[in-house]
Amino acid sequence: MQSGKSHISPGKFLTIEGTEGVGKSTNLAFVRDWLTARGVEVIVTREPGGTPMAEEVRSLLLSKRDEPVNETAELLLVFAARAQHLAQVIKPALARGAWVLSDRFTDATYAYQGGGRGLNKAVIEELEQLVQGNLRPDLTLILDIDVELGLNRARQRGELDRFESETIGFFERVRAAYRQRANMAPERYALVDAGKTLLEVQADIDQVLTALLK
Ligand code: Z5A
Repeated sequence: MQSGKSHISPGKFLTIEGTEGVGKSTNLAFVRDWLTARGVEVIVTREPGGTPMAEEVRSLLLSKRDEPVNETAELLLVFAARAQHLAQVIKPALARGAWVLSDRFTDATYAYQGGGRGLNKAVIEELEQLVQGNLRPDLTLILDIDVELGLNRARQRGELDRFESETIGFFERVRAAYRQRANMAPERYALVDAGKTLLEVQADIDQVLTALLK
């Protein structure tokens, strides 16, 4: 977790999403630097994770294991980590006026557990309400890329975790779920074409952030 300087406006909650190798980590740093340069105090965090306990849950979720992982168990672990993350990091930061920038949040649950695993959306909505109440991100950047192109980028980094080892079909469903969410609420989402060069992607993100600060 890293922190910038004094804040210039009430705290906002920003999240970055996308399928594997789409460039979330790379562009998260760009967004953090962009905001910090404009005097915004920004807390950078991630899901699953963001607190010591939630990071332990992340390890449970990502590690490959011999026993099959029950989909409902996976869903509940994701939300357990989120409850802790919200209580320890996100809510306190927003309450004191800082901005929070999270690498993934609940849209990932709709995309991976809902789209990818095929779990019932109504169940995810219930858990979202239970864990978050009315708290939702102010803006979600969805980085969108051809699944195979993203996987090729991700695979160059070495050993694959439990999610990265999924099939192309799984990631196609994840991508479709993200795109559907972006289309359903264009005021909350910015769908960014992440198949372009990094400079082009960041020029698009710059435009989105400029509009947000206005
Ligand atoms: N998960 C879930 O199932 N349910 C949930 O509710 C939540 C999560 C919250 C961990 O996520 C897993 O948790 C995730 C879903 C699940 N599945 N997986 N795997 P994660 O975010 O930690 O893992 P990840 O998706 O693999 O993210 P990543 O490893 O950090 O990748 P990335 O951030 O998208 O990519 P990157 O490291 O920034 O970039 C990849 C490479 O591409 C790198 O070499 C860059 O230099 C390069 N790159 C980036 N942009 C470009 C452009 N534009 N051109 C060329 N090259 C580029």
